[in-house]
Amino acid sequence: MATFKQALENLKAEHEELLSRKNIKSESGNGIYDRYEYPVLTAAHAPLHWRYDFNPETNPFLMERIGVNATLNSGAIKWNGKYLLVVRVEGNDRKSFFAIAESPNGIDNFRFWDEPVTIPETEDPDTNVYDMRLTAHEDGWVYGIFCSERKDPNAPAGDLSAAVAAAGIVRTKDLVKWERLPDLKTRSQQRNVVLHNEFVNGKYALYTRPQDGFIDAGSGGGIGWALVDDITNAEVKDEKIINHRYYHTIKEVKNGEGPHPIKTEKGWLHLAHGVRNCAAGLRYVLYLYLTDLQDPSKLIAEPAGHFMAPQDDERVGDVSNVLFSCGWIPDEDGKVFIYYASSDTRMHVATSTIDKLLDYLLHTPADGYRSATSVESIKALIAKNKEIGY
Ligand code: M1P
Repeated sequence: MATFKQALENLKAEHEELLSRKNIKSESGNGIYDRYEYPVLTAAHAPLHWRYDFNPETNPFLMERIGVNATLNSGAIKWNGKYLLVVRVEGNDRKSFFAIAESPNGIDNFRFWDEPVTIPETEDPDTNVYDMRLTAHEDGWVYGIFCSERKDPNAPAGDLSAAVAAAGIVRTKDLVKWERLPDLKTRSQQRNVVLHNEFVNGKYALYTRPQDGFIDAGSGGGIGWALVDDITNAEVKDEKIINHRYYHTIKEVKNGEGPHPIKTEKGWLHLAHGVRNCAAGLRYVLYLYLTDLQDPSKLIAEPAGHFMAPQDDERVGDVSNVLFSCGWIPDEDGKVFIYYASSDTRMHVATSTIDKLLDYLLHTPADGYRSATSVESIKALIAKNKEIGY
């Protein structure tokens, strides 16, 4: 019994040391954003009482009974002065669920709330739920739109992988009790659906990502836009592509909206992910684009290439070579906390400001889609520097 007690104390001390570790800004920034040394959440941050039976009678070896595999793709919101993530927690059983983790400063000391979030099921229960984007909508509700995955009922016998992706919708007033609304009705499968935070022409506005199959975007041309009359029975009737995929770019294979865009003086600031294929598999990076203040579906600026790509330890994990973001928090003073997951395994933060992000968006050359145009951009910069003696 004494050994059990000691082992439990050691476990708790180690866990507390991890949770209270101070995060440190990384030294080599690029002027656009700052990364931080440590992930803000890992599987090891999951509360011990979710994983261990603390009773020596029923768990004499102090074994972990329920394992957590990863913490990733989290929605984000500032709530009562705290920085909150609605984290996709993935268990060792491969099921994802949502849990809220809270930090006093947005960069460290993230702690999970006592229990995971209970998401009510529809009549056709989800097999897996993940990647929730949060939107505090001007209608007064906080919405969460997430991917609801179910086995494909039309899959040939023996195919146990074929699945169907749809957009699940929940809403809450307190982040504790969640009301489930009917899944979004669309013609195609959908993942990465995000609710815009303002009404547009009196309607709810959605960023969508039409896709031919569960994995393949196929004929889905990129990030879509749809206006919806009734969010309690949401149906996409017309969908137009507002951010296209292109050959030989970072978003050749797929792209998807990250969190809902931030409203700025110069337009709506969007964070998205782009995917290309290579011999090492799919490579997911983050990119930014800007749309018109009056018409959030109208593209006005998009720098060439990625804004953030996996680097160092971020490159390796359950699904390597992936950065993915579902959440950011703009603070009152213009600072922006960008929350991103690396390689489907852990959560990180990077910080920037609205001013810096707009400067990046408006002054980074756009993609010319050819090697020759990239060389022209570099030569234009060299000439500019020479003019002032460099
Ligand atoms: O594994 C990388 C990502 O793959 C999917 O994203 P998308 O539909 O854009 O390809 C999602 O499963 C996402 O959760 C995951 O991080």
